[in-house]
Amino acid sequence: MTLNSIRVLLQIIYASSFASVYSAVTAPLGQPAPLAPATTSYVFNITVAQRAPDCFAKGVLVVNGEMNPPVEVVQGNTLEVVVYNNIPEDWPLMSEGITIHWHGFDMKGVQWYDGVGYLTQCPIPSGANFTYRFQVMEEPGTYFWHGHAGMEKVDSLFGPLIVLPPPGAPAIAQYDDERTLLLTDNYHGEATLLAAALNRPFDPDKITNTSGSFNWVGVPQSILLNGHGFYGDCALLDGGNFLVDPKCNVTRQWVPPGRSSVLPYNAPSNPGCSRYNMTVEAGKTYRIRMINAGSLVFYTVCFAGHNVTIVAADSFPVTPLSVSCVDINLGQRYDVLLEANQPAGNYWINVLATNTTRMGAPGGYGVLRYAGANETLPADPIMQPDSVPMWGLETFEAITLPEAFLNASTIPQGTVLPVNETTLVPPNRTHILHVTFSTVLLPSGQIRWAMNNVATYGTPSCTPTLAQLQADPGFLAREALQSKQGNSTNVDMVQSGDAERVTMYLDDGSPTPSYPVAGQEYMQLKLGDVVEVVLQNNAAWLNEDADYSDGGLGCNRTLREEHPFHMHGHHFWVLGHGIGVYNETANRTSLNVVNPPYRDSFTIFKNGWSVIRFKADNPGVWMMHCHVDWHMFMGQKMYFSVEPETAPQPPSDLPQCPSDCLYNFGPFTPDYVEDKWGDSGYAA
Ligand SMILES: *[C@@H]1O[C@H](CO)[C@@H](O)[C@H](O)[C@H]1NC(C)=O
Ligand SMILES: *[C@@H]1O[C@H](CO)[C@@H](O)[C@H](O)[C@H]1NC(C)=O
Ligand SMILES: *[C@@H]1O[C@H](CO)[C@@H](O)[C@H](O)[C@H]1NC(C)=O
Ligand SMILES: *[C@@H]1O[C@H](CO)[C@@H](O)[C@H](O)[C@H]1NC(C)=O
Ligand SMILES: *[C@@H]1O[C@H](CO)[C@@H](O)[C@H](O)[C@H]1NC(C)=O
Ligand SMILES: *[C@@H]1O[C@H](CO)[C@@H](O)[C@H](O)[C@H]1NC(C)=O
Ligand SMILES: *[C@@H]1O[C@H](CO)[C@@H](O)[C@H](O)[C@H]1NC(C)=O
Ligand SMILES: *[C@@H]1O[C@H](CO)[C@@H](O)[C@H](O)[C@H]1NC(C)=O
Ligand SMILES: *[C@@H]1O[C@H](CO)[C@@H](O)[C@H](O)[C@H]1NC(C)=O
Ligand SMILES: *[C@@H]1O[C@H](CO)[C@@H](O)[C@H](O)[C@H]1NC(C)=O
Ligand SMILES: *[C@@H]1O[C@H](CO)[C@@H](O)[C@H](O)[C@H]1NC(C)=O
Ligand SMILES: *[C@@H]1O[C@H](CO)[C@@H](O)[C@H](O)[C@H]1NC(C)=O
Ligand SMILES: [Cu+2]
Repeated sequence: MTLNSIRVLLQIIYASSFASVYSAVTAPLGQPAPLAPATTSYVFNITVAQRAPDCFAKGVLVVNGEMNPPVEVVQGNTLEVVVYNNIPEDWPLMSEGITIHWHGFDMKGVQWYDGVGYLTQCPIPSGANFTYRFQVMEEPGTYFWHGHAGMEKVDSLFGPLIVLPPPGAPAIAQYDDERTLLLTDNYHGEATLLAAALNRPFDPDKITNTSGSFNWVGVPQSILLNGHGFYGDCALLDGGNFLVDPKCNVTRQWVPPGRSSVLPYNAPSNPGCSRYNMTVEAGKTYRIRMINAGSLVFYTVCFAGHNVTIVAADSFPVTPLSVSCVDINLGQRYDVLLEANQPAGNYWINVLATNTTRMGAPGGYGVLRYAGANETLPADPIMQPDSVPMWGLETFEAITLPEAFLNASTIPQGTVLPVNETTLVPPNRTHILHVTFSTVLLPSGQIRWAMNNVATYGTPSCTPTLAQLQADPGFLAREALQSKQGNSTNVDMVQSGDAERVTMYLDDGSPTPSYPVAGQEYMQLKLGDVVEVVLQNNAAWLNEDADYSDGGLGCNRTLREEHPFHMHGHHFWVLGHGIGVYNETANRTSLNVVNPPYRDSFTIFKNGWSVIRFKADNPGVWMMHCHVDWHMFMGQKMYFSVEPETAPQPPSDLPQCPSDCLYNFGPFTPDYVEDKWGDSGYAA
């Protein structure tokens, strides 16, 4: 069953008289759209179930018994999602509850429903319910919903989120039908237990998974296409060594009946896994809504024998761009057109990690099947992970806004513009913020990802930050350490927490920052400010006074990682990317300030920089963070505080906060984890 066909079955629609709206999604072009309903309602009964999406059984979070159900809503309608947390209390959730975030939604005027644990609400605890109810005033397009309190997204709490154009609105492109391609990283261990090991003191002498020290989660065990994957698809892969990864040890997992507990899972004698089949009819054009909902891997997606044309990046249209493969990072979406114009047959859908991103991650494979073709696997070989070059910078630069969005007289009706703007031409900046990434070792011995030397932990207090700052607008100015004022920047960066030794350096060419700290990192903004953010990705080294010259993860570490960044509450213009150290004088002229893409998720390349610009037009407190869930957990996040006192008052039914509020500075020692969740967290 395809995701498209299950979509209708999964919805529990209170407003049943409006149920016909869902047929609009797949209705052929040119047919009259049904009347828009006022409210689109869903019930999310979230429980734990045993599933084996890649033939390897594990506990996952399901919604009404299904993994990753889609949500669809017409622009202008009210979306109501009643969320019941029926996850048993002893299931490992370090956030003590769950939230649902609407990834890519700006949430203007409905800030309290952004679904960020401890920021806009406390998590919904086990046994409780909470209703997200807000009018959807977002650009029609492709989004996804996901858990955003602890690590529950990685335990499968996510699904597609589609905003349909209102009746009569022009289509983004001509196409006959559409498909959703939801891509995910599948880890065999429970995410909280994997993450707990990231919280332990780093000790290069004890870098084993039973020593009680930091342990990196590694690459996922499989890649899922619409919930289907194939653990140990090694007959197809040459030389993949992930099967010997101790994390793949099958003995502690339940093995589905009829399957062997020894590898490989894909042996002919060991059937059970099924690949996702995307069925198409020859001669038709399909809009494929690609979503990277994974937690680690930057995918390159190639449809064998077919080029595709990108028509939207995240949710906004782009100038059509034909490509042979699509590089889609975590949190990103691309809407592409695929013409079924090849001889009827079967073609691989290859989902790969490339050399420059995550070497060693398995590939994920599906089948593009023409109606009438034999139901066999494609005869051609699959593409191997690491075999495809990534897009060069010129391809990223070729992703631009269509001309029509640059002129007030041609801008398509219904385009969601920043407040007080009449086009999507980026307004001139009023502020610059420089953010430098590094891997740091805190005085506690914990290894963290820091931004400007601050590793932001998850829970400032047991009150949602938005409530705290709204009730006490002077809080940041009073409590937080003011950063150094960058001379060309006019920014005001503040932090609170363990701040004695914090110094912020926001201008170019600043000296190496002082000792890193765990704290909260904020930038305070006024409504209407236009902020250019320069994100500088250094080598992933530890602060230099940590001497691990024995070759461990010490100060000589030269590993460089790309980071997929996402921002809440705003779309932004991606003005440019580059390699090396950003130089305002030299690099500024290369920025695209004419027709840059308007997105909500972007990449900062290894040892490179990216420059984005956004207009602070949305009162609230908004997170900007790495969408590698593990990096976010390790501190790679910061907040923009935009006049929160002018945001609406909180709904009266926000969930109660848990009593301990440990989240990611909890004492996740082996004993603690064993005691709390009955699992040491090591064997996963
Ligand atoms: C949620 O699902 C569980 C398990 O199927 C069921 O026992 C429970 O009654 C459901 N709760 C709601 C509110 O639908
Ligand atoms: C949902 O939560 C409210 C309290 O917020 C409670 O009164 C109600 O009984 C709950 N509903 C169910 C079905 O558990
Ligand atoms: C799997 O783990 C068990 C227990 O931890 C161990 O005894 C066994 O040798 C491991 N098997 C493999 C193939 O690593
Ligand atoms: C894809 O097609 C093959 C061949 O018909 C079938 O065995 C497999 O179950 C299909 N996959 C899914 C997810 O239905
Ligand atoms: C895909 O695009 C490339 C470059 O434009 C072209 O050489 C190739 O023939 C195209 N392939 C198909 C199947 O259209
Ligand atoms: C399907 O398979 C049958 C039997 O192998 C073969 O005769 C036929 O030509 C195949 N059809 C297509 C369209 O490949
Ligand atoms: C990827 O790396 C492998 C091993 O280093 C190398 O053989 C291959 O040529 C590389 N591929 C590309 C596309 O750079
Ligand atoms: C933006 O800056 C440019 C160059 O400094 C200037 O020409 C232009 O008028 C400015 N635009 C606005 C809207 O202020
Ligand atoms: C900013 O500070 C640097 C170093 O102190 C100095 O060289 C530079 O001229 C200053 N720039 C401006 C615009 O004041
Ligand atoms: C929009 O314009 C109004 C009127 O000038 C102003 O009061 C408001 O602050 C502006 N809002 C933003 C976000 O620019
Ligand atoms: C690490 O760097 C230190 C200082 O630069 C140097 O003395 C040491 O030999 C290096 N260790 C390795 C393993 O490269
Ligand atoms: C920045 O670029 C300018 C112009 O190319 C150059 O003169 C300057 O030396 C560069 N600055 C640094 C720190 O590399
Ligand atoms: Cu990251």
